[in-house]
Amino acid sequence: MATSDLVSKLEALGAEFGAQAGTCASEQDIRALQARFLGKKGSVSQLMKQMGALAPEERRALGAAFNRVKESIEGEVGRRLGELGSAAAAADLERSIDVTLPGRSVPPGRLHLLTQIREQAVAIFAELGFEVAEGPQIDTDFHCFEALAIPKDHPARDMQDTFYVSDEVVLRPHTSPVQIRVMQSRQPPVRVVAPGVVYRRDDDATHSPMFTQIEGLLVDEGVRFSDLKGVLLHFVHRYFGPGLDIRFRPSYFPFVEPGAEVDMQCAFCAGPGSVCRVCKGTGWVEIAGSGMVDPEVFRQVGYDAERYTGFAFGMGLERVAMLRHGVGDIKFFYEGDLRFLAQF
Ligand code: 2NL
Repeated sequence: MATSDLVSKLEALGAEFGAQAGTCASEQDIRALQARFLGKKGSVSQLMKQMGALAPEERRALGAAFNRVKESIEGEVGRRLGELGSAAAAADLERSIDVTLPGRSVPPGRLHLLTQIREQAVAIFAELGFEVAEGPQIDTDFHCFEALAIPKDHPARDMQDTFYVSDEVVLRPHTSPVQIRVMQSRQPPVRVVAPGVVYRRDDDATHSPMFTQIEGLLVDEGVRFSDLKGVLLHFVHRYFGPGLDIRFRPSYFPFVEPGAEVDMQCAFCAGPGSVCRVCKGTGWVEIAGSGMVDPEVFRQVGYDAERYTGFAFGMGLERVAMLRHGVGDIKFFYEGDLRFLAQF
């Protein structure tokens, strides 16, 4: 092919590149187009392979034409990239946000009602010098029953009431094993509350197989039943309101002697005889079990039962919360429904 034909072919390729570059919509497109012309197998490079057959004089002329076309293609690439960059920047400026729109607020969370109740109860007992003790939820038969003088054939050990993991291991049915460990680890005076989750095979509107308890234990020289009454009276006054009285009804728990159930005056009605959903017209509601620690328990933990006396009590925190807030079903505590939880 004549040199002049090669030069015009080169220039035609340069023009063709210019036309196609205008349609490229991204840097990627432009780079691909550039490779189709100037790459190793590109159309311009293919054409230049014919240079070898030319005389030196003609080679020079073609070389000069190649440089011109190459430069024009590279210039075109740079120009188009610039265009695309400005278009992107302009589109960016076009987008507008309304900085005056109100933000989307994230509602603050809160402690679960049972956690609030538990912390309040702990704080009230702390006013009387009680410290908090905790322990495992899966515990031994010894810590849950044996050390509490609950005999092997006692109904509380029944498979009906307790979740057995194995013959010797149970889900704790009360937090008493926590106090047992405290007593095993140190001598009196002892003044602890043990709040925590406990498990019993019970399931209805007021019972759940998992619930929360707080037990209290005070052991020292000369501790009397009247001390128990004073502590529980303080709790009721601080938690439900001053002026509410409590009363004890004799009852049996294997680990106390004497034992008593604790009632408080109903905070929601005018007293006995009135129509009241909470106390069913009796004027009293049960809030706890209690008693003087059985000397047999002291012997189990290595305390001198001649020297020391003590009292203990146990309260269901769900029950206390249900009384205070008029909650009708224990299930509400565990469903995680914000319509319930957000009220407290
Ligand atoms: C109830 C009854 C009670 C205790 C718990 C206790 C613990 C030790 C020794 C003696 Cl280590 N007693 N705890 C005593 C009486 C009653 O709870 O109905 N709770 C919901």
